Amino acid sequence: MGIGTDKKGNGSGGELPAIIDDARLRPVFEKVVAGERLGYEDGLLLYRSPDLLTVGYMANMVRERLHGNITYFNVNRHINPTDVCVASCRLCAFGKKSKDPNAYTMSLEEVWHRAGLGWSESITEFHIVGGLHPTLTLDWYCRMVAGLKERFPQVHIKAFTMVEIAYFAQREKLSYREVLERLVRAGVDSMPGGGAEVFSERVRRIICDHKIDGGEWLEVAKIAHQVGLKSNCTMLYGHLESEEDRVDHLIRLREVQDETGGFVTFIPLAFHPANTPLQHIAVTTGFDDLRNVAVARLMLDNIPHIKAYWVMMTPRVAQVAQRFGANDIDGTVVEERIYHDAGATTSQGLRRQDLLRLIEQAGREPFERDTLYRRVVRTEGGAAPVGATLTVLT
Ligand code: V47
Repeated sequence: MGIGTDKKGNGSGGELPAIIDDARLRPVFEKVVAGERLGYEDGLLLYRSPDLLTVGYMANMVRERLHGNITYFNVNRHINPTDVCVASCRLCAFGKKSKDPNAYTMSLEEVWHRAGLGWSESITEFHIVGGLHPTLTLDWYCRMVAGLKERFPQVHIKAFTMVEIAYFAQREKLSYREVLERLVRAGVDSMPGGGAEVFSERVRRIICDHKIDGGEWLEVAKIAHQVGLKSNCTMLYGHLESEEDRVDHLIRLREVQDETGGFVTFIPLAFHPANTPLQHIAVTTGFDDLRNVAVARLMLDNIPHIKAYWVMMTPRVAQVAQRFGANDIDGTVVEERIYHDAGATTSQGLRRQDLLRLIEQAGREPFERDTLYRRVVRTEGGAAPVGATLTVLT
């Protein structure tokens, strides 16, 4: 029985909405009402049906069963210590070669300094990812993390994608497990979901042929979960992938989740083509963005949270997505580089009050969470340094 099952029998009823346009969705609707797992063919139909409202209605049913009226957000800061990257993925506008005059690599002191910059709200999470740097050692990254923990002991460190872990392992001739254990000892608390792209080998060969393959990404995730780290997971869509590739990707994530239970949140990521070698590809539409949120909610019956990442889909669409299956909108972010290098026109960060407004105007109840979805309570209005005002209710 998946997490989509309505054990109490409350939440949405089993009536097919009168507005349903695509009668082929009826069997899927019946499975969703019964809390049954959807299969590959169901996934394809959800991607192909023009009846987005019915797909969204079903996803919203599941979302409300799981989370009621709550939309989660957090107060976080992204840190990208370097954009120097040995890989040359066609999907990416962020990575640069070390001799590129625009490339940057922060010193440890700069990372620690930046972490505290613009500190107007009590941040509860650092989200840290970077390029695959040719010379920075695992020891350097461990010192970076330990230094952040020392300076900001209450801040959760969500750091390094599965791709970075595999790269460290290869460079240092260590196993994935050894790398992960060293990073945990240094202070890493959980991992973000990036680098998964789409698992199809055909597509990976074109968009990210320098990266580990999908099987390796999933293998690192499994080991991370075994050593006690929770992680997120993602899918990059809107480039060269087919609907079959998307459904296969979601099912492979679901299978790992059946085994480990370690994925907390799924984030569908729309491809931004600007400034990449794939810039001839058209940007995704709002229709496709909402559909990806909804299909993920319906297929990933064992992953608790679906995030509509406002940086990627714009605050406007991320807000509407709160009625199409998403129950999270991400956070304040403060300084985003990966999507902005690829032409994102959204702002670099949002204030806590902006997030509250977006959520409330979608008719949802804002819930400030920490990275692991525990409630964060602010006792003095929230504008103070970490340590002074935050309580995380366990
Ligand atoms: O792994 C890179 C993607 C990811 C482009 O775990 C691009 O909470 C679109 O993973 N167009 C990084 N996408 C972002 C990410 C993430 C974001 C927010 C929250 C979390 C989380 C994770 O962005 C990369 C890649 O899949 N990406 N370049 C591009 N041109």
